[in-house]
Amino acid sequence: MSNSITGLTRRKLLLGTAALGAAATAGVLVFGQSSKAAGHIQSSNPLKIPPLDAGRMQGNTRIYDLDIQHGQTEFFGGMKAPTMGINGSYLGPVLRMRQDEDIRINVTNSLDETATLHWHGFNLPAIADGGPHQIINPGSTWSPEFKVLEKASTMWYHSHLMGKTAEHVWAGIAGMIIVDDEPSSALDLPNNYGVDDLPIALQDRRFLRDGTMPYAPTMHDNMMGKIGDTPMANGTIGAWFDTTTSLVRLRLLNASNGSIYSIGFSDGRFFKKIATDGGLLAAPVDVQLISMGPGERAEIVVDLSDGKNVTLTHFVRISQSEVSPEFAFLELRPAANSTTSKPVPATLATLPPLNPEAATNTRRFDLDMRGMMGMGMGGGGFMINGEQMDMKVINHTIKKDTVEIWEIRNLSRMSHPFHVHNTQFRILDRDGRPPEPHEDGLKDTVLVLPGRSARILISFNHYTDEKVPYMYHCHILEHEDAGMMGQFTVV
Ligand SMILES: [Cu+2]
Repeated sequence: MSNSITGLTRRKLLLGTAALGAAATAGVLVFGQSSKAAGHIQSSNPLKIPPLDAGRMQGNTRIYDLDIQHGQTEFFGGMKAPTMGINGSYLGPVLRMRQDEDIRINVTNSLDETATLHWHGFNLPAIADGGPHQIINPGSTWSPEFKVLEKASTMWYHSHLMGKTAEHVWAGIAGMIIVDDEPSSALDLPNNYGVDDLPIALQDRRFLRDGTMPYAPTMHDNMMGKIGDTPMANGTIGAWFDTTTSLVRLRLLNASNGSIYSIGFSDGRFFKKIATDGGLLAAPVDVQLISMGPGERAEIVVDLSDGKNVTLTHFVRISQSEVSPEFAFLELRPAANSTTSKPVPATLATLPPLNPEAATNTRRFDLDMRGMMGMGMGGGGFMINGEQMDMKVINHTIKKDTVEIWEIRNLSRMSHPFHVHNTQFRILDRDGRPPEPHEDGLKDTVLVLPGRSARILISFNHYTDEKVPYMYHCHILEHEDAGMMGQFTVV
C-alpha cells in the first residue's frame, strides 16, 4: 500500500510555458528528478486533518477555548518526541469564523514558560494582536476580543514571544484559521472541510535517531533560518490522502521556520491559485509552481480527474528552465469513482483598484544582515534601517485611515519574507514592475529576494492605540528573533 513518493518524481517531463513564482522565467520549465529527493520517506501515513473548531456562541459572540500545552508526539512509529501544541500535542485546531462576527478567544497557557498567541493576518486592536507585548504567563488565561473584519481567507496563529518565536513554532505552537464570508459562500468552490477542502501546514524538521526534534540551532541555522531535512504536512511525515472529488482545494500555509518553498506537483501539472494571504484573487490564475516564504498562504485548486496519483512537492531550481524535487509533502490518491466537482468560477472576488496617488507618505525599510560575528550568542546583525528590535522603541507612528507606500529593500544576500501586522496590503510593484497576477491580491507578507525591492500600498484602519505597538518583521523566525523586527503604533 505504501507507494514511494519518489517513484512518482522519477520522470523528466517537458512542459508548456511556465507561469512561475517570484523568480519568474518565461519559457519551458522542466520538472526533473533529484537524487536527493530519492530518500527514505514513503507516503505511508494518512494525512492528519486538524479538528475543525467553530467555537461556541454566547449571545452574539463566538467563543473559542484554546490551551497551549506540552505534549508527546509520535512522528515516527514507536518513538515519541516532546512537543508543544494547542488543544493537542502538536499544532492546533483549525478555527473557523465568519466575517463581521465578534469573537473571543480564551487562551490558557498550560506551559511552564511564557508564550503568546498572535492572530496572523487580522486587522484588530493592538492589545488583541498577540504579539511580544501580550505575554501569557504560565497558568493564566488571556482573552482577546475582536471583530472579524477580514474577507474569506486562510489565516493562522502562532506564538510570537520575543526571542523565542522560532523555538515555540518549531515545537508546534501554530494553527490555521478559516474565515468565511457571504460572497465566497455563494461561489462554487470546494468547501467540504477534510474532504475536498484541506488545510495543509507545510513544515520541515530535523529529527534525531530517537525520534525527537530538539530546537538547538547552530550558528548556521541562526543565520539561514532553521531548515529541516524531513518535510511534514500538518505534522504528518510521508502523508497521503484519498481524494473523492475531481477538484480538491488545498489551503497551503508555509509554517516553517526558515524555508522558502517552491510548491508544485510531481508531474508538473498546472493548477489554479485562487487566493493569496488575505483572500480570494479577482480570478483564478493557472500556475505550475508557486513560491511561498514563511508566513505566506496560498489557496490552490488541483484537478485530479485523470485519476492519477500525484504528489505535492517542494522543488528547487537547478537551472533557468529546470526544477528538481526536494521535498515530497503529500500524495493525493484519487478514488476510482470520484465525483465530478463544479468548475472553478472564472470570477472569484472584487478587488479595489490600486490607487497609489492616495498615498500621503512613503516609508523605506532596508533589510540588512551585517556583522555576522556573535551570531547564535544573542547578538547578530539582522537589522531594519540599521536598527534591531527594541521592545521599548516605537520605530514608526502612523495615522489611522491614511494610505502609505512602504518600500522594502533587501540589501542582504538572503531572501526575507516581510510581514506587517494589523493589515492586508497590496503589492504595488517589484523593482518597478507590477506584480504577477497570482500575487495581485491581499497580502500580509511579501517575499523580497536578495538585492531586490518591493513597494506595497498599505493602510491601517479601525483601531488606534497610542501606547501598544504592532510589529513588522522578517518571518524567517530566526531572523525575527535576532532582531529583524520593528514596532509601529497607529494613532
Ligand atoms: Cu529574514
